[in-house]
Amino acid sequence: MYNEEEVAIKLGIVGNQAVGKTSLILRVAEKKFCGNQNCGVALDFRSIRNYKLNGKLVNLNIFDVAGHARNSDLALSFIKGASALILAFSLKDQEYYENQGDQQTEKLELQIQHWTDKIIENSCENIPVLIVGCQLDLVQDQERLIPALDEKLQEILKSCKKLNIINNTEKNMIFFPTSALTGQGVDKLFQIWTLEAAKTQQFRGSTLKTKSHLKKQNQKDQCC
Ligand SMILES: Nc1nc2c(ncn2[C@@H]2O[C@H](COP(=O)(O)OP(=O)(O)O)[C@@H](O)[C@H]2O)c(=O)[nH]1
Ligand SMILES: [Mg+2]
Repeated sequence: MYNEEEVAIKLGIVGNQAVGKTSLILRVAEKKFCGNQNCGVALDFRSIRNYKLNGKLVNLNIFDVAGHARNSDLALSFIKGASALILAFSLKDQEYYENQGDQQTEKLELQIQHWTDKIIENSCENIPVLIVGCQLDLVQDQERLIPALDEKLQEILKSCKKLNIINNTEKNMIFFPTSALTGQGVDKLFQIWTLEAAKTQQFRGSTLKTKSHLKKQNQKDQCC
């Protein structure tokens, strides 16, 4: 049991505005879909207490970098200390772009390229990154879109050797499709995300940092 010294796991999520990042976090924090979330702040912080990971209770500290803060150094600097990151994009948007003709690859490529560059600039080397497709329930033709996107993402990320991308091994894909509305794919994603983060923290510090320890650090958690 972790009653005496609670474990705090530090996570970060990035991606364009309105792709569904905050809704994904709130699905787990509030155990429901929370509707319209666009609040306009550059960085949102959420703490999820008593999250069950491998039979143990841990606390999740999640930095949610708003899409419009895509170039805000202040917001991006907060991902520096994260132990595992999610790069989120909208599956609904990808289906829309695809229906517009051949611009889909470019749109996806530009988004992924922007955020992978930011991650490389602002995070620790070798940080685990999970690529997450949100708003799955809004996709009309999932059977066609999901494998097509997987193939495109494999191609886009092939050249990005600096990133430690965590594959969706259960589905044999490079990304994790999710819906904050139905909850599909969300619990599994959080388990893998937090497990990867816990592994990183163990690797960095030999032991996971406790919350009391973190407080003493005077909020200056530089990792590199
Ligand atoms: N149907 C559906 N709508 C979603 C889902 N996730 C987010 N949304 C909606 O998409 C919009 C943007 O979501 P939000 O979480 O604020 O995106 P963020 O800017 O990336 O944090 C909001 O209106 C949400 O209600 C989802 O999985 N399904
Ligand atoms: Mg948000």
